[in-house]
Amino acid sequence: MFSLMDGFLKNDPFSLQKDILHHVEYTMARSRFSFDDYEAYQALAHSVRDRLIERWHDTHIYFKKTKSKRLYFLSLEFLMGRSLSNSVINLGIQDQYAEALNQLGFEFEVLAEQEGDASLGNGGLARFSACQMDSLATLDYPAWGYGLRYEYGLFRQIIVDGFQHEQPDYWLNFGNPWEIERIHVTYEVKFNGTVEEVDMNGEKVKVWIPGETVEAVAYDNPIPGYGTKNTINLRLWAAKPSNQFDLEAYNTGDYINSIVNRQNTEAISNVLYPDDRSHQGKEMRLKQQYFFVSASLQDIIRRFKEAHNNFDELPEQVALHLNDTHPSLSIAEIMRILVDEEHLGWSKAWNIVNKIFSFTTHTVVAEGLEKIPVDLLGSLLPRHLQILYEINSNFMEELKKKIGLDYNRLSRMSIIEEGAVKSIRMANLSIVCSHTVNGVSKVHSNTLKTKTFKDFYELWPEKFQYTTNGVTQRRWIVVSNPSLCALLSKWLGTEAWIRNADLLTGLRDHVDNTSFRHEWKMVKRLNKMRLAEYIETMSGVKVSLDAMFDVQVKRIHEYKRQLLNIFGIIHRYDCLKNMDKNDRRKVVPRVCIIGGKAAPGYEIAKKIIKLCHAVAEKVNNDADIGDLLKLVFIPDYNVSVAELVIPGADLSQHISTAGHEASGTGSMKFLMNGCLLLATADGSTVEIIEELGSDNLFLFGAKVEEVAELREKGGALKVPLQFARVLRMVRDGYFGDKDYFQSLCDTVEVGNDFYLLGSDFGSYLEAQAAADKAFVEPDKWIKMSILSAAASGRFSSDRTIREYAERTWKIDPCQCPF
Ligand code: 26M
Repeated sequence: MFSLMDGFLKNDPFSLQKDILHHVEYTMARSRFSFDDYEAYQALAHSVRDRLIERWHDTHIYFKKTKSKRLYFLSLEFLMGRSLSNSVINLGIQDQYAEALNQLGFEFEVLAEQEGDASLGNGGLARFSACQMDSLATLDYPAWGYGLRYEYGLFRQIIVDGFQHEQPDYWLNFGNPWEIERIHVTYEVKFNGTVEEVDMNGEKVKVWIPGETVEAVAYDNPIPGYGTKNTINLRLWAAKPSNQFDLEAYNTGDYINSIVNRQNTEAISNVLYPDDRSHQGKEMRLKQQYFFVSASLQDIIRRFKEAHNNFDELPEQVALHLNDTHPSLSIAEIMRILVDEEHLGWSKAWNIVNKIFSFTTHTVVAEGLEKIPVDLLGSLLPRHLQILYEINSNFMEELKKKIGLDYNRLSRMSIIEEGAVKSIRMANLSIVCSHTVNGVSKVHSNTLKTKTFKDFYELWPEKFQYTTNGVTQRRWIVVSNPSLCALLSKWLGTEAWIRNADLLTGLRDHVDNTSFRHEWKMVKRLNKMRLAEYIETMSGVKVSLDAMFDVQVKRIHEYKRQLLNIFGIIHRYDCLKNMDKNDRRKVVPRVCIIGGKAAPGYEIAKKIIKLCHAVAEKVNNDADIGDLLKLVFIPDYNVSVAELVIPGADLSQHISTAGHEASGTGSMKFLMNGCLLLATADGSTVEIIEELGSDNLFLFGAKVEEVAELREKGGALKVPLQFARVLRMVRDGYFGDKDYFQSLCDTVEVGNDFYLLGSDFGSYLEAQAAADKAFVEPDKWIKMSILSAAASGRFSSDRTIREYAERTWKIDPCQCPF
């Protein structure tokens, strides 16, 4: 008889082949005798999905059986990128698939290129969420991710005449084999309406009579762990019109209009907001947040109630993590559920609620914190506004008892901001209601304690923790850099580093071995070749593999100072032009690579992109300069572009003004790939230096403590002559578009230079010169490269997740044994 324990699927190449062909014929409905690369990819993906589903089921049956405490990771953004290679690698059947496909006349890598990115997020926060999911699965934690299934992901960036244009990313156009639509897992989400007080068994209770109802449908995305059967779930919600009919409209005969109105409700999960800076109090964004929160909490509470009948057990069974303030309406929603629907009474509900939330903030400055106008919230969610007022008034009472009538401090700490636009301070709400407040690096956390949330830190010092970010070595080495992966396993004598990145320190033992160094160099060269080919196809620029590949890829922001990089390139060009032929021979050739998206409404960031193209146009077409300097802008930077660019970089720049980058995770990916860093002492770089030693990277610029003082000095800053000269060149139209660039130049003019480009320029050039000097000693460079990768173990998201699990969420691993 068939044994259920064995499962259905076999993983030998023959069985895989049969399954792929099965999907060609029956899922794709193409003939198994004739199908193209895209159809082959889809069939392949479906065969992988089958394997994921089986593991997903077994994992969840086991979680349920063991009644393990669950973590629910709530995030409005996940940047998952592609799934095929990652899944196959984590399932451990890469070689079998390669063989199966070869016999069918296909190459795995070619088919993998057919997949588009899932770009359901903006930048650092969203990619970090994806890395955390990979680590949660790999480390066997009983976790679920919740997010939104935007139909339009982050816009595609195209460049026309040097200007960024945004195009919609309708990523679901060709179907998405990685999701499972759960048409029966749906919840009603309500909006608007009024709150009425009614008599219930002699007691007055508040009842929300909502106006509009929308349905949330679950789409499950299995997340496989590496080296374990555990496969966890990322549940994304999509909005669908509710089946509750607007009876009045039907009765009055307005059938067509009522159908049209139903369609509008779907808009809620339509589009990801592409601005990762400003919280503009847009109604649709608030709707998205509540839609997400309401569906997720209904799902979580339903699951809890299936196994438990007493809400007192909630804190032992459920940890809710707020990934920034975006899902913080969860606090008001769960109070509403417990008080209004489960009739627990306010104080009992509150005692439960303040034990289950933890909160991570990814922002540094107070101006960057999210606020929601009270009027907007009151009309969309009238009952929630009452609850927020009640939470605040209780908090204010408690605070007065502790600190007395210090009205300034009380008003700073209030969840409600009185002002021209009365607003809810989402960070204050999250701090008041969470048991733990996390920063994303040591310096970030210090800033939170001493500046951003000083008042709260003084009140509740024990709530504040820091858990430095990390990235998953599965995606950022194993998937994206297979040659390095093989080399690491060979010289470490084990593949165990894939689950335990601390083992990478073992590379230090081989740093003096010449054959190791030679192989290391060859791997880098191979990756540079791959990148050079990509650059040529994307931009038509031919680059020399002997040049130093110097990369800055990340969202375009003034504080990240891409402009400092471009000014450095202009300075380099200017020096080359004024150098005699003999001196030029000693110059290290550079390929400067910049990539990243600007928020559509962020004019200065868009001007930076245009300036980059203007400089590239001039430099790259200057025959006199040749291979000594090239500048390329890589369009549409996303996860899969990062997978190609990062392994091919010699040097990478992380040059934010100190005190502005909460953590930064790009640097960790470059570090893992043996790329040297040129950086300021900001965010996680400070901790990277602790691991790597300051001799093995190129550090420059004002320190966090110096920045405030420099700003105060303002006009008296010592800005080097070279900076003024570069600025003059741009202002004078040396790179064209003279008028267009004036306002960009104004932002760095003495007295106005908030991000301190001028005062850091001197030390920036020195750091660049030090990098040049190191590059001409290949042995020294390779050693530094090896030591960089060797120091990257601490920056694995496995370490991050373990810290959160043990200290913050208090959850235990739960490995599916069968
Ligand atoms: C807010 C309102 C409306 C629409 C979007 C937003 C929004 C979305 C993303 C605001 C901020 C968002 O992301 C912030 C972010 O990515 N922060 C980065 O987080 C990383 C992970 O912790 C850190 O490494 C970076 O330093 C930090 O900038």
